[in-house]
Amino acid sequence: MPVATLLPFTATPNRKSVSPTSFRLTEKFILLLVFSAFITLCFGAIFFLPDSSKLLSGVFFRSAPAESDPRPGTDGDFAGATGRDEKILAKIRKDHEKALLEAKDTLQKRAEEIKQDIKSEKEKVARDGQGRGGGGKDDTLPEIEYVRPPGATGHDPSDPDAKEKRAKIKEMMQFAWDNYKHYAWGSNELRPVSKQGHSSNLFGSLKGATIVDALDTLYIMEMYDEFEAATEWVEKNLDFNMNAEISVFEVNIRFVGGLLSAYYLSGKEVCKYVICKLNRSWHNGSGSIVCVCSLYSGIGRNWPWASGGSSILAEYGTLHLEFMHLSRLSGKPVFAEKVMNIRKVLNRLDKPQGLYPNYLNPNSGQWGQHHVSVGGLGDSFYEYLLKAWLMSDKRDEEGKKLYYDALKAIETNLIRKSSGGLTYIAEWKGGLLEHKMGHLTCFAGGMIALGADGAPDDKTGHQMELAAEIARTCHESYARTNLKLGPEAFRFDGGVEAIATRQNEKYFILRPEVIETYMYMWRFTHDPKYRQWGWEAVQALEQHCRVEGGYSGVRDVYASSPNHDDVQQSFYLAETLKYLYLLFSDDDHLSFEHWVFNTEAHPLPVIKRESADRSNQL
Ligand code: DMJ
Repeated sequence: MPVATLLPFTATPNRKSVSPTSFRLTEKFILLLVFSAFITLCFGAIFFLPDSSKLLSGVFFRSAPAESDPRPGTDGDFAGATGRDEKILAKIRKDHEKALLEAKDTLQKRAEEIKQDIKSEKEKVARDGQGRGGGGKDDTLPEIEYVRPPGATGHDPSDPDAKEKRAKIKEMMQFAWDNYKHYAWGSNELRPVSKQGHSSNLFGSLKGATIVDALDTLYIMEMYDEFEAATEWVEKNLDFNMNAEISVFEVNIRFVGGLLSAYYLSGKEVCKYVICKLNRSWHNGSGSIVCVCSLYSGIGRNWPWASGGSSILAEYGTLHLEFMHLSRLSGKPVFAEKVMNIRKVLNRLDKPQGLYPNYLNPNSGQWGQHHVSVGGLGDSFYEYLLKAWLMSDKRDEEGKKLYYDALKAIETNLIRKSSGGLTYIAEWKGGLLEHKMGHLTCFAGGMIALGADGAPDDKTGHQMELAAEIARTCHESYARTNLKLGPEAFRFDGGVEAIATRQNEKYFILRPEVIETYMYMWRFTHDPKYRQWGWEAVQALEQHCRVEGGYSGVRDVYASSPNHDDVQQSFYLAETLKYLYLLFSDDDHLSFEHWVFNTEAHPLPVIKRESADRSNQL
């Protein structure tokens, strides 16, 4: 190319002498040439690029093996690959059209028909899921003759005052139940102010927590029509065949405990059957002690907030009672073995000052943070040691020893008396005491009273006194509020005693623990103050928690009037109302000789020595 031709593109002094018109024409022509050459190059390059549809098909469309060409030697063959891609695209198009048609069909269906379709689909999944925790043939249970343990049904109290009060408590149960049924039937819980269903993530996608939790209370209170309706719902709707994550602890204490109780009280086989279906997935699982479990695969994990993903003492330590009964009913020792293994792990560990920290790392097998509590995160572990011994008709000597040793360590390290003379159970954080007691911790009065009779070293009297002092402290925590209901936690520091000082500890969510302790104390002492204190609680519940659509918790027990939290917890029906009812019943109704209450107040029968020897079980 002559140099002159390039001149316009080089900044030379000569440039000014070139005519502007001829310059623009040449420039345009050359630009056009370069541009078209570039386009041709790009277009050609497309043919050298890898086949993008082949790359993406692995990411977005996982083609099923059936879709790939099985013939040898066709890989990399352009025509073959194109054909395969076309096939995939055709299938996607077909699936799309099918989905659109189905959606159109569904839209034209009535709600009832859609429900029926979902039901059939679930049944199909259940059939296909045989042996995977899904139910089916595998779930057949051994024939066990049902014998109703004594005291399942009560009678009118001989004392007319108790009779009248008990009738009032039954009316409260009727009101709570009717409202749940009316506004939230099938949901986990009721929102009594907004009058609708409510669910917390504790239950995963399981449904009907209130129904299952309330079954035995309905039976105990002789509300048989309601009990029938509830068991019918269980039979038709309670569904464990789902790929859902659940809290092992909550499902065990509420669903398994509730169904076991309903079975032992009524003899209804359906209750027994669904329990074993649920527990198949736990049985199939990894067996490590974790808090959250997938119902379908049995695969577990821990709560991410728990000291680096630790397992929680009260969660893995609150399976014993239910799992012993599961082994008994299913004829499979695996459930009992699992809970005994948990004991073995704990036995091997050193306990700081004889105490059990709330967190245990399941990978290292070592304690997590050294935080000890007889309230939240620790409570029912201690309760189940004692009750394991009692439920075994006092054969589980290991459970007994572990309980009394733990109680001794708790007394030495956590139990203190305030300057005003109130005995309380503090929390322990890395060796330092936090002078705070939770509402949950108030259950300990009842537990200590229940264990006092078997206390070693002549400690029975001492333990009964301790239980009575804790009951008094917990009563004070109610008495020192405006609404006469107890705060979630109360403190003994900064110049206060048995009073909540932090705003986030002032709520009351219909919890049972204080009333539970009154019930145990009444049974062991017949001191009328326990019935009186229970009746005070009834009046406060009626005045401040009863709303048009059921019973609600309150946000601040020190406020002059209640601000409702709009939740009727399932444990209100399972525990609070049941313990109140039993507080005003005669002692032979679910007597402690024949029954042990799980931590959700579901009564389980003591496995009597003779029956255990006869059936050679447990
Ligand atoms: C219940 O679910 C059980 O009592 C559990 O052990 C702890 N707390 C709630 C009620 O407060």
